[in-house]
Amino acid sequence: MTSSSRPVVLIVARLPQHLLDLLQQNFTCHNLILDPLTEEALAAIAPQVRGIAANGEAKVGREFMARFPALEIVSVFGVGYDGVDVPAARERGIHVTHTPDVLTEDVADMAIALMLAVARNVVRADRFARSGEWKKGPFPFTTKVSGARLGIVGLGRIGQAIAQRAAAFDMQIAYHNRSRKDVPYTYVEDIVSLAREVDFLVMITPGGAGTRALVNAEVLEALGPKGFLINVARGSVVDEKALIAALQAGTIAGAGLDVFENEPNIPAELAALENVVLTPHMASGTLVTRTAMAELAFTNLQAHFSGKPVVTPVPD
Ligand code: NAP
Ligand code: 8YV
Repeated sequence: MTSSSRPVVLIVARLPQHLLDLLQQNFTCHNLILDPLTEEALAAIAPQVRGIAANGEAKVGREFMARFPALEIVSVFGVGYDGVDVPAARERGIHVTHTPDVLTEDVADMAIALMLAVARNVVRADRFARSGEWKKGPFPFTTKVSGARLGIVGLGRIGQAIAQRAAAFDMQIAYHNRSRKDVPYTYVEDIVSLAREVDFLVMITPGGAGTRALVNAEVLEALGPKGFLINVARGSVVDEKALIAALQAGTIAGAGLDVFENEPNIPAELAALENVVLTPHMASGTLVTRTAMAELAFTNLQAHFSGKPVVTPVPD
């Protein structure tokens, strides 16, 4: 393929170098993050743009897609695609693809890591050991995880992988989804009841309008002063103001959070709390997994532009 006949792909998110290399070797790319275009420059290339490369956090809305009359595919580097207006894409026959399965294990590992870190106070214990505070006396007691009651909201691919790991910790597992699954865990019809019955509530649903603020003040009240919230889903699934208030007041015991409402900004009141462990949206961030995600995100574009079916379209 000559460079002039290569498909034109617009990169709208911060993507790893491996994926950028694959895209640049195969397509004519315009990277709006590394090399922002003026409105005029973007309008000039808009008629040629056939593909968009995004990530799980990127916003690819109806109006944005409307600027590209020849757009055929949006490839998301990530399993969550709540930032893409899928109905708007479908209306125009634009494919939307994502990267399921390849990241499931890492995200489940990170949910367990956050649960252990916040319950066993690992981050504060590390500071305590390094600073020499230990010489003044022992570290305060922490909360036992093995055998505790776990509630999973969103028992999909990742939720089930979290449950498998939790089973090895002899945890009693319950879950809430919109639909019951054929699994050996207890189904709970609503999230408030689930929160009331567990010690750890793990959020792992998709983001978007259907799950916005699923965790609100009522859910936090139900989780109670001995309960911990873990969020590896999307910041939007938790009412962050209500969470901060609950953490400050001791309405819940603590939280382990990988995702936030307004990333990469974390409210100062949240960052100031001692009963939280905060990580920068890195649950899938191992080299092996990000490489596999990059290859799948690329393969979807390459398949489409070679006239083949995409490999991992988002579900209907
Ligand atoms: P999945 O297999 O589609 O599972 C999603 C589950 O959520 C399904 O079981 C679904 O069941 C449930 N669900 C959807 N809407 C719900 C609602 N309103 N209330 C309760 N449950 C609901 O997806 P996955 O591969 O496990 O990924 C899940 C999400 O994790 C992604 O969409 C993404 O947002 C997040 N994620 C985050 C990171 C990170 O870096 N922190 C990495 C990867 C993924 P029903 O349809 O029966 O309700
Ligand atoms: C990534 C994610 O961090 O898969 C998702 O939905 O949120 C994560 O795996 C993200 O897409 C890369 O920026």
